[in-house]
Amino acid sequence: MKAATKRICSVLTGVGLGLGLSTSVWAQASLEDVMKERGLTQKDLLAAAKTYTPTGGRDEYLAFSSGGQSGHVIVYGIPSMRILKYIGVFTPEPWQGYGFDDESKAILAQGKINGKQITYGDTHHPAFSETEGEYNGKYLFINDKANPRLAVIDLHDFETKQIVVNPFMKSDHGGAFVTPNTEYVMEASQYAAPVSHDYVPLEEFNDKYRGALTYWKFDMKEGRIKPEDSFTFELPPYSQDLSDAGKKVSAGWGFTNSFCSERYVGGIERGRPPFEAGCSQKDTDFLHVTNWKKAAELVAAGKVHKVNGSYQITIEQAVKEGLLYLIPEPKSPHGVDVSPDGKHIIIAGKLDSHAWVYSWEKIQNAIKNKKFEGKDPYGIPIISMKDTLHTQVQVGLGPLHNQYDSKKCVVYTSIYVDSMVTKWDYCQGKVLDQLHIHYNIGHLVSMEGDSVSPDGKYLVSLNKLAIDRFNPVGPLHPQNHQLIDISGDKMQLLYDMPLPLGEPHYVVAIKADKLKPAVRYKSGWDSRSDKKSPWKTRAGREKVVRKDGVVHVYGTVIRSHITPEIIEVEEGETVSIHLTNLERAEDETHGFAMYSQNVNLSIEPGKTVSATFKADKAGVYPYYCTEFCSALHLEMQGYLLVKPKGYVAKAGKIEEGQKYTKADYDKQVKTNIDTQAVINSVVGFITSHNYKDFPEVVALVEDATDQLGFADEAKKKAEAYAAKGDYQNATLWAGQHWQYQVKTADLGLRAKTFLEEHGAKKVEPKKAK
Ligand code: K7E
Ligand code: CUA
Repeated sequence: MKAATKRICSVLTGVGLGLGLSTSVWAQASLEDVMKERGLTQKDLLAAAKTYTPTGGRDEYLAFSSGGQSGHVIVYGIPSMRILKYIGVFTPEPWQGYGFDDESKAILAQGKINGKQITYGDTHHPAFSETEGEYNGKYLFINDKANPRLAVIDLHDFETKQIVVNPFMKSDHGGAFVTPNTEYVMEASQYAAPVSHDYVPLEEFNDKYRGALTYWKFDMKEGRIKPEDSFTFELPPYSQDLSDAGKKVSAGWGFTNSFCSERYVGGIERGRPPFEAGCSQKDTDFLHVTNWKKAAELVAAGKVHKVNGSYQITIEQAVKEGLLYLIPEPKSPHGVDVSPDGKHIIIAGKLDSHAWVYSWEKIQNAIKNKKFEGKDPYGIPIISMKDTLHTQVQVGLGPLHNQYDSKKCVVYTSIYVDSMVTKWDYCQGKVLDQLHIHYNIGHLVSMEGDSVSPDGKYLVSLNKLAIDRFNPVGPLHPQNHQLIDISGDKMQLLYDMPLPLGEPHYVVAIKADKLKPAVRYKSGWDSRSDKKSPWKTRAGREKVVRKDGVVHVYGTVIRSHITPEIIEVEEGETVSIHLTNLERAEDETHGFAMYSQNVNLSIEPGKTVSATFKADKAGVYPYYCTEFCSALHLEMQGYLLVKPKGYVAKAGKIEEGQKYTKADYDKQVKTNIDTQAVINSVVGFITSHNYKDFPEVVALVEDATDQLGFADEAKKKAEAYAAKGDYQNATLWAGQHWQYQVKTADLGLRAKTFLEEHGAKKVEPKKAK
């Protein structure tokens, strides 16, 4: 018994030594010693105490950051600022197998434009799905500015499920913003372009180039955008910028900024002053006010025509039906942010030092009374600024974006040129506090700041550049996200986090306990379509099927082998490998990588994924598991053998490098008996406790039962060979029996530890299985 226990223990607890020493050295130094040595102040310590999260600790909020040009979404915790995940969205993400397995390749293919696969994204604005204006923790949306696309990420598994391409735009910026019940996701164009996909000379800019605002219909139940039920407002060729949806009293309406309402077209090489000169001449640009609720009714009533295969509400129709209005706004504005109660809309002009607060009530009155100051060149009624303005506050040079606090009337505005955050009261119109941040702040985010009930607490300042803040890493620096405590009257800077993945424009943060992510899939699950995979395979049912010119390999992975371990095909055949992870235990992911075929899969518990490729060159292609999943992980391997056309196998068999005798067999059998005793004692512990109250443990026990089942089969094979006197095979199968036992014991011990750590109670003794 002892020898076997030792072997298992060394297998199971071989890692994790060496921690004890460093902790004891650390413990000898006093707090004062450390402060002195590292040059820290009391203020630093206080800041550290507010962000430091001890091992095993969780964050109160999860932030979802745009990954900028990487096309990913970055997930990090607040207040710890620890990065938890990069979600592949518009671009491949190898660790998750995103863009490598057939299932996720199909998602990326949805994002093709004019038949071209786009392998980058310029992600800007993430947005959570909402119910009655509150984040509901179900979905996340994000836009790609360069290639007008919108993606849907399911927060049940943090995977991208859908990409839609805008049929009217050539760029977008004013997305993603959701309406209060996620009826629609807003996406507004940025650079005006012809509605058709044809060539249109710039001389026809005013007549043929257009902006657009799409309301994408979202089906919360299905978790997918419905392009066929979505509609788009045709807008003048003013460069539309950010958007926001009305809330509560202003629900049913949307707001979209613009710049360059001068409709200036540059052309330095034609001797014309550049865009920047011509786009900043007027004192004001236009806020677009759209009535999506009424527009949706028109669509439903069949009164809207389709252009480019999608509903388009023309400017003419929008004006006639009272769906579209313009209001002058400070020039070159950036953010447009509706207050939590929906009563105010704050807009800051980049080239102005004021933030402008508009009153929804006043806007509505003007619309009701048809009080307009005129029309724009496209016939859209203009409501005068003075009829709609509530107040105007000097907040600093280059104000950009706004985020609301939990405290009534309090808002935070990012001040780009002055590099600071201004906290001010938008009801009374006065500045409350200002905090200098490191440099060039872009967006800022408060906790649940876009919802109808912001939490306040923390603010993150998303600084465009890091300059001198971190250890230099070459000419391209990371971005700097600075955590700020906003719980008191004065803002306090707590922490700098470098973010090394693209320029993250915007972040949204949600209370962590609103998210209920899964730890496993239902067995045989296609996570991208959220359906049972047609390729799912159960243990013992692995097979190879040749159909319609494709070699389908139905395989499985489980600690620590891939079935099949040898795949034989002929040169020129198309191979489609479908792998199902049979595990249920948390975090028991296997990978699958193959030499030179660009095959790289991530197979989380329960998942089925496929890799299809042409075996166009005869040769030997090793494959293996890429996740360190178990002690025998390196042995989780196999070979794809691509035989030359017409190859005739020579006689002979695999000559093993090691010969085994009866003594070897007996020794292995003895080890197995001892190991079984260990397993029995662990099983005894588990079944004598209320383990069924712990779903995590139930999953482990189910996996352990599977492994033990395989162990029995291996044992029978070993005994059959031994009976025939074939000790070579008998010893190998007895060894495999032991491998299954080790995995059973591993799972059992994990379950036992979990029960001990979570205060499981002893129950009436039951018979051990
Ligand atoms: Cu960079 Cu919202 Cu695209 Cu401002 S955006 S900074
Ligand atoms: Cu499975 Cu390593």
